[in-house]
Amino acid sequence: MVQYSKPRSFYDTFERKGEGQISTHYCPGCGHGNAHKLIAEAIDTLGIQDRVVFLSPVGCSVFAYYYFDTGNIQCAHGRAPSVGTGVRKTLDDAIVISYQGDGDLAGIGMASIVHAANRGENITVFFVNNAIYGMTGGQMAPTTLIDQKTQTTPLGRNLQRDGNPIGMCELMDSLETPVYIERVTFSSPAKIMKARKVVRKALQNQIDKKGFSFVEILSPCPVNWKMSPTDARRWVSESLEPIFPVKNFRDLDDVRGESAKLPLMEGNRLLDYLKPEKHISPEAPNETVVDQQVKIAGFGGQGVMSAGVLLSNCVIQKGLNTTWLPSYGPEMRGGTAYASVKVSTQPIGSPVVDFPNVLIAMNGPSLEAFEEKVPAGGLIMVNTSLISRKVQRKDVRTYYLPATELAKDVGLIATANIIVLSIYFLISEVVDLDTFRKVIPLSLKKKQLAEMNLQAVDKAEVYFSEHPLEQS
Ligand SMILES: Cc1ncc(C[n+]2csc(CCOP(=O)(O)OP(=O)(O)O)c2C)c(N)n1
Ligand code: SF4
Repeated sequence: MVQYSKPRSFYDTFERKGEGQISTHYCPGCGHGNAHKLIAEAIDTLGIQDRVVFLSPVGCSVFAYYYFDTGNIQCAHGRAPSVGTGVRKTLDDAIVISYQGDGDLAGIGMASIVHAANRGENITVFFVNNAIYGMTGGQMAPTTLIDQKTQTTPLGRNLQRDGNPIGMCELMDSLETPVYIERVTFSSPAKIMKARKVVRKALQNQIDKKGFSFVEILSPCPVNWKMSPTDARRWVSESLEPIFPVKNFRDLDDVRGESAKLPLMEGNRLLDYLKPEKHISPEAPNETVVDQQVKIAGFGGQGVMSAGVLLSNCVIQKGLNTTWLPSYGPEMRGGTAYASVKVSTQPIGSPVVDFPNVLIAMNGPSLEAFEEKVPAGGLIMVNTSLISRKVQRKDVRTYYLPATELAKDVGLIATANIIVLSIYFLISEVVDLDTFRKVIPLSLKKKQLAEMNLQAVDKAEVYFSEHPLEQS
């Protein structure tokens, strides 16, 4: 008896699409539905549902995360291979599926895919080539055929004006590192069944840590081709397949690229340097959840970025999780500069700090920009050397200090960042000053500079003992 059932890797109902929905948003006859099914079946067969991180692109499959009951990330247009690289580097056990259309992968994301392939990232890419920009209404894509009529080529793609369609498998095949490259077609049910094996193989390669696998799927888009689903399948066979030959380009047994290198993170000097055991024995993370979202804001040259890095380096020593995200204004000199730092006992999903529970305002524009963003109960530290006004909010804690003046007393105005950071540590108790004192010489290689920064810590400690938080 043949029993047809939905792959377990799909949700039972697609609640993100609407309550109780069981059908996808794809048009009748669209190849995306077939591609999804083959991938979901392979995930089931290989038993990797809990490990999969599915990268949805921009394009008609932008909502793939509605359907796949796996880890999901919706990526910026064309950037799935870069996102996948990030996932690969951080989650050793993840199975990364980059699912992309031809506009996404071969148009806006061309650089991202070529470099990921060239590095030989151990990820699997499914490239759905329907020779058109589907989602936006049928414009010419890099894979549009010569003479093919689209919204932007109403008289057909012109060789002289638009160049040739790009064969992505051929391009991938010019690189050393990919281990597996195959083009399949959805022109008939029998060919779809053939593709099933290829999809599984491309995922198996990743499980085996072989390296970069690339599967191109020639796929119908009846709506934008203005054809019936049956005619669209025929057009895949009669028009696409002669230009994009369906074949295996490469199937290597040896391990290549990123997978062939040392184990995860080994050999990366920066990451190695940041490992706590290199410097000081890490302490067990606090049992209570620490959740600090810090915005250090000022103008370029005030050391807000290095204050952010120092903060992150200090909390790493404490065995906590942290992210540091710099943000610069467009000006070459003297523009705004903001460092966003997150500190948590929990894994951190995003480095973006929209609502800082700690704002360190080093100059007036920073206070203007962020005062309203601090949640009630948060802390605002104000550098009174450069900010004359008071904080307007009544529902936050405030601490006023003349950071720039104190830094001048130390003899180096650039240590104002160290002074505010020291006092932030004293208030928050996230890091003790002894840890800070140990981290400073590790971060500042110039001995004299490190010494002045250490003096700034002493200066801040004395200042805080004379001006505790309550008195401000
Ligand atoms: C940065 C950016 N540029 C352009 C767009 C508009 N856009 C959305 S989908 C799309 C084309 C997607 O085509 P393709 O990758 O071939 O996928 P399909 O829809 O055919 O599956 C474009 C250009 C966008 N969303 N973001
Ligand atoms: S427009 Fe084309 S690619 Fe998009 S869902 Fe419809 S048939 Fe599929």
